[in-house]
Amino acid sequence: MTSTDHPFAGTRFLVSAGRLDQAPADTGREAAFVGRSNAGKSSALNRITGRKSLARTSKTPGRTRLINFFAVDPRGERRLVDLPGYGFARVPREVKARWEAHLQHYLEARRSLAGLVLLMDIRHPLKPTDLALLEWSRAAALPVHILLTKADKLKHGARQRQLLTLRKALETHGLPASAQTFSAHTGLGLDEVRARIADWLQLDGA
Ligand SMILES: Nc1nc2c(ncn2[C@@H]2O[C@H](COP(=O)(O)OP(=O)(O)O)[C@@H](O)[C@H]2O)c(=O)[nH]1
Ligand SMILES: [Mg+2]
Repeated sequence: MTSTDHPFAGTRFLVSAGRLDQAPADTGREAAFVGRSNAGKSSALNRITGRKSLARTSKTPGRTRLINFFAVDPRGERRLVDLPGYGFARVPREVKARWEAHLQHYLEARRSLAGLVLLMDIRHPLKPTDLALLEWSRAAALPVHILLTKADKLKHGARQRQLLTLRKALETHGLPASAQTFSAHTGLGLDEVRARIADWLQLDGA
């Protein structure tokens, strides 16, 4: 297997949208990455596509303010979407409210949205905003796949405990999301998340 032997190798940037009317046509299928600022969304997108600086990563939380669209296939009918991070406290309340309205509008209106990849730092899983998003997704019958990110920060045993605890909590809350551990740095869990997204996007050869 070569490093480009996966269905995301040709992914390219399409457009950054500050408003939904700047988004690509709402046809085909797309998978969106969502989570708190600094959870590792951009790093995950870069790792999954194998393109190191496809989505800008930043050490400054909250830098991704726009909805960024990436085309997986040449026609742009299969897309990955980097959503604005939520729960970042260091911006004015009004600015934060505007981002959240933008995010909510996307989630509610976007018909091509086939699934959400919800990223949570493995050391800080299931914050109230994550739970709210999971409950909203269940109501909307939208599939969610959770990545417990930065899994390289924990040893194997602690990692598995966090995953089991999360799965139990999901069950307790009656939330149907699937979950796995992931590291953008080591590639842990890469095949699993690629397969899930390829399934949502109906990509061949995944
Ligand atoms: N150790 C470790 N750090 C990570 C990993 N993924 C992201 N980070 C770091 O977490 C910070 C935020 O990552 P970024 O991808 O920009 O998060 P975003 O705000 O959700 O897009 C950066 O400093 C990354 O280097 C990972 O798998 N392991
Ligand atoms: Mg980002």
